[in-house]
Amino acid sequence: MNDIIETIKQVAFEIDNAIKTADLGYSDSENSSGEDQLKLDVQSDLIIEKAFATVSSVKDLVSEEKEGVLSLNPNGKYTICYDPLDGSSLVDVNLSVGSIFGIYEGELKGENLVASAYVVYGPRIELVIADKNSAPKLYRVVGDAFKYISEIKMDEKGKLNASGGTQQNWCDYHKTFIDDLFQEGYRLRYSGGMVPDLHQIMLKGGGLFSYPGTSDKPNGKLRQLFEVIPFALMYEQAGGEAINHKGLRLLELVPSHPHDTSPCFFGSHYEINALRKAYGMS
Ligand code: P6P
Repeated sequence: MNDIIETIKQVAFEIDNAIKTADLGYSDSENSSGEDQLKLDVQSDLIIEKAFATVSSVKDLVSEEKEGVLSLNPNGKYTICYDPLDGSSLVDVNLSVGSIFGIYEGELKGENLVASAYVVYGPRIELVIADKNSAPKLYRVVGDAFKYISEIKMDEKGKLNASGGTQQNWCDYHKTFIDDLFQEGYRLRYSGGMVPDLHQIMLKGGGLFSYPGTSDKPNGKLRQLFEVIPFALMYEQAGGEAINHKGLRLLELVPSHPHDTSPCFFGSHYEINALRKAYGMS
């Protein structure tokens, strides 16, 4: 596992450099979710693919930017499902973006997630790593290397509300639920970048990030293997919760296709319990 983490650190520097120097135009291709690909998306994906090709513990790769599974080492133990540059369209307005890594052993489903990591490319480069045995660990680039900063723990109740999805397509009870949180004094913190938005809530003690099913996207927008499940481990290990619209733990999701999405809610206990009530969950 250490070889994987060291490779993620190396990749973080390369992608950060690409963000600062690459052409921000669109490539002439789409990803598997039918989204236009920036040249930076393709470049970041290639950086990761090249870096893991020589890591013997990695059996194969599944990328948000590509269909199918890329086999690397038949004797490898782990499959890495990754989003090379989540929120990449925010780069051209100079907002933070991130890379997300889910490290799975065996069948690609929530319970087989062994560890997850994400990198935030912002005013500073930060890396957060979680496994099932401890709280997420925050690292920050100081000089030319990552330095361990602290463990991340969320409070029982937070103050931030990151409400994703197109509001005109929310169902009525979701809209009431979100509005009620704002009436309680929660502050809106939503950039459209999943990585910085979820990172902020974890580091600021808690709150709620929601990307519900909507009339235009009944299964939500965020991908289970590359985005939702890796962050679910982060939130649970930080003392929060991560569930879908039916109250299922996101770590129990079993995608039927590598690019399946899921409605997702990440937050502190207070906010997730409020969601359960608003959604009529037991
Ligand atoms: P919306 C970025 O495109 C992304 O995949 C996530 O990073 C982010 O949370 C979400 O989509 C934003 O979607 O519909 O609110 O713009």
